Amino acid sequence: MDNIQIAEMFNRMAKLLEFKGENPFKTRAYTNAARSIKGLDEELSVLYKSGVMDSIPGVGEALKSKIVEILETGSFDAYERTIKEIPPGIMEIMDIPGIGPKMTRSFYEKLGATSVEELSKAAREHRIRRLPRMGEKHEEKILRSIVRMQQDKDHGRHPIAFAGEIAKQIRDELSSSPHIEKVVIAGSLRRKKDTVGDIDLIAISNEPEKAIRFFVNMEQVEEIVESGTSKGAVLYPGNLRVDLRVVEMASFGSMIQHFTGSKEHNIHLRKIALSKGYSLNEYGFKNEISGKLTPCSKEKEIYDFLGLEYLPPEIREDMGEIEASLTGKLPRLIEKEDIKGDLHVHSNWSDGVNSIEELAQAAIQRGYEYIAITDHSHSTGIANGLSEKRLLEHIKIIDTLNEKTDDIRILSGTECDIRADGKLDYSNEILEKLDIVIVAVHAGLEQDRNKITRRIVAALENEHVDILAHPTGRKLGKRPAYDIDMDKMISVAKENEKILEINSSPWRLDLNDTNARKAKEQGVMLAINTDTHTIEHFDNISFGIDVARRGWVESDDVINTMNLKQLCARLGILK
Ligand code: DGT
Ligand code: CA
Ligand code: CA
Repeated sequence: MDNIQIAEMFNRMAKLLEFKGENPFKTRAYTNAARSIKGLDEELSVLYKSGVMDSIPGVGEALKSKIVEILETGSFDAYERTIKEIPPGIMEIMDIPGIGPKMTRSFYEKLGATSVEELSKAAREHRIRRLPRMGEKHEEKILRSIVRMQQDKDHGRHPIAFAGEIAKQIRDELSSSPHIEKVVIAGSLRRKKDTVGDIDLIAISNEPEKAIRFFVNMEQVEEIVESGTSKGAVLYPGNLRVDLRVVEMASFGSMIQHFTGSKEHNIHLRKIALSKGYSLNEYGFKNEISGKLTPCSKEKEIYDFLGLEYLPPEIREDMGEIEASLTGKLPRLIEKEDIKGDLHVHSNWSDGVNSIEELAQAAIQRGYEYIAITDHSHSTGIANGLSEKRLLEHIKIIDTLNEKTDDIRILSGTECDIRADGKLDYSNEILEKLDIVIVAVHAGLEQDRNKITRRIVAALENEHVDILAHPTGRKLGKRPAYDIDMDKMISVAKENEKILEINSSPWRLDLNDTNARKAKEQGVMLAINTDTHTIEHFDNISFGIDVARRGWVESDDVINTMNLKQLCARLGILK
């Protein structure tokens, strides 16, 4: 923890206290301390380690002991207790620019808003303007801040496909150093988050300084941020930061566990460790009484020691995984090998590169039992969409191909546009002739929430529709999700037994992890598709699998883990 993070923690504590309506002196003690910590020249962690953390201006004894707690455990008890008393979404409301703790409290008391989503709903329903000292202008301003905040969240983060590729290159380069035995990827990249703030790597070496020197001198390094005795940090092109920690084999497990995170997950683990009389850090377990440090060479030892089942990195977010592990309720996360086919594939009949035969051949090589060819419908201006006449020819050709081979079943399908006016691009008579119908929004993205949700709901209510593709339309780094009512969409999908897609294109990853988990929890079936436009895209399936795993998705939740027979039964395909 550096000074900025400690100060930030105190500021958050102050906000929580103010929200609770506590004594203003108490609140101010935290904000004053935060300010003076930010102004320090030296890192508190360094002062503390060398035993010279005596007097910090503006920080009394009580707060000093909290700093020690933070340095040792990553958090402090009073904070953890306070945050437990408050609904989890409240902190996020207070983080919206222009909304302080007092206003948050009033939204909570008068509108029942316990999350940004609920607050944004209240604004859209014009319930904020009716509050005392509010008005139309305030309400609009709040809505704008919420939208901007959501866009900022992704700002400066790097899509996993991009960062992952570079991380692997760096790993290989580092591995070529004679001073480095092995390099592994940690951080959010190992947890397979859709975007990452930076790349975190761990190197095993007995000569840490030489390893760091090798690292900061790599050819593509644009700037050296830090070059120490056991850690280094550099900037790569594209303002991509790379952090490296060097450890010896004996404490590798402890380091990778710590550096994989998430921070929230680690804080929770430390609490369990403390309850057993140990403090836990990146070097091992320390017995609180004897002071003896036990390093772990394998990550699993840490979970064993804490009485937990091993937790896959993808779900280490303190979102219930630790509780599930303690009660034996961990999901058996889906794996790439469970996938038996791809249900969203474009051929050169619309905007794809390959012929249907080439696609089928590539799918056979992957061991798939089926693929659905789902070219675009005609109103999609960009994509050489198929007229009804061409679609009928397309179906015929697929029939002929199926007669020629037993190695794979090609399903005839479409990615049919949900037009801006809410109608589908093909008539029901045409849709009926297809094995599988995917619908998607490509136009009218800027429509308001009600309108766009209504369009999608209508499509999901059509009896011929099977799957909704890339349900929120987001494109990483390009455009945010369109404004839709996700809960409504999920419940309509559930009622009508429709399938929601996890689109594996690394620029979409849509549904994302959170929404995939929501859909799964509501009992909605998912499809993990690649939206292939050229055969190399079939490989993107692993990105979709990562999202699904982060969303606690199991094999049974996903339609394309079914074998051909089960799939045909589920989709009502007779032949
Ligand atoms: P990112 O880079 O924003 O996508 O997310 P992470 O999770 O990779 O975060 P990062 O790079 O700041 O730190 C890597 C891991 O190191 C993090 O997941 C957990 C651990 N870590 C870093 N800072 C702290 C901290 O202040 N407290 C605790 N408990 N763990 C930390
Ligand atoms: Ca990171
Ligand atoms: Ca980092």
